[in-house]
Amino acid sequence: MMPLIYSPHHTQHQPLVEQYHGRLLPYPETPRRIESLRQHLERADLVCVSEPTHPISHMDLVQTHDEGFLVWFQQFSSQIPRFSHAATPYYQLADTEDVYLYPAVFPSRLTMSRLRNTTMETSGYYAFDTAAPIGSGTWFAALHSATAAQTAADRLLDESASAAYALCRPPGHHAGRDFVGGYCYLNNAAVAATRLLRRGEVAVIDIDYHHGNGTQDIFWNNPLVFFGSIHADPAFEYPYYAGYVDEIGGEGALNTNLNLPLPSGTGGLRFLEALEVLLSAVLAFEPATLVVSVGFDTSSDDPTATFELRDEDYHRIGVALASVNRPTLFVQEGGYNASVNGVLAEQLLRGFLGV
Ligand code: Q9C
Ligand code: ZN
Repeated sequence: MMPLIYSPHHTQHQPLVEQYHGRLLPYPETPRRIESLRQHLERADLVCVSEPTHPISHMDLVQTHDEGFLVWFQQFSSQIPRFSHAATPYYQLADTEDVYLYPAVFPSRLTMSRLRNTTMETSGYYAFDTAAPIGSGTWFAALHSATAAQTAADRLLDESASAAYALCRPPGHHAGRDFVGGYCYLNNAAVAATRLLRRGEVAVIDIDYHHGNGTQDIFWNNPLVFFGSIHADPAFEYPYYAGYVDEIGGEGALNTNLNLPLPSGTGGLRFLEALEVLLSAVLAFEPATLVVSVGFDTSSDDPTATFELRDEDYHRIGVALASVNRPTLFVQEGGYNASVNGVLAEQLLRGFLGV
């Protein structure tokens, strides 16, 4: 059985709404996405669930994130008033009346970096969009999400497992070295990859529907980490500003970044062709370990996205990932249909494990 690392503290982060062109929509990144997935994998007897006890240290986090950013995030979150934080058992997943703050001013980094501070008004300095609201429990939830990723990485490092699943929430791949956005705060996959560098070069592949702009940002100049992403073309889909084919890595790390944007309506066949291209690049890089940012928002059943992958495609993806034949860490990113996430994860793991 594969170790699955998970923290119940994710329920301390429950924004209710996302702002979209002046309308308030229900926040799709819900606790139930993760709870149903965990329950399903446990009942399928594919994973052995454990919860890390101690959060990862500041020393560990500053390997991946900017120190000023970390201080801002922790302080900003802790300054937000807590209204009714009743002792709700996490499995009840009750709505909260907590306050969530949304950035409203985005100071230009080129000309206004002097505005960088921890006030509400300029918090947009550390955000690239308004889709990462911060409440009093957000820092704690994100910290434990990153902890789950690092703990899962440690299972590979101590060789107690050759594959592990970090069931992270909130997700991380839109969070960069010094910015939040797209439901993401701390980059869990990047934290795991940074830890795995102890073993040698790392390949991070991102198969969430959206481009992993945060992970790309963090490893842009790092020749020891390959980042490859398959995603909806940013020419029509979020995050719009990154994920194009000509983004191949910074000076000193050229060709360690590979983007494979795909059109709206992409189905399993096309997706798996792109995955083969991505995996040949991974093999050429010869990493010691593999990190997979997994999103199930590529599913035809996802309410927020346009791809058309079916259950059996996730099985095929699992088979393809196993062929890389490296210690592999799955890190949970998106996937917004709570009633199918579990089935799709099961298919992925059955394909990967050959069971
Ligand atoms: N209605 C992840 O999958 N919202 N993040 C776009 C368009 C942001 C997705 C608004 C989507 C972020 C981890
Ligand atoms: Zn996504």
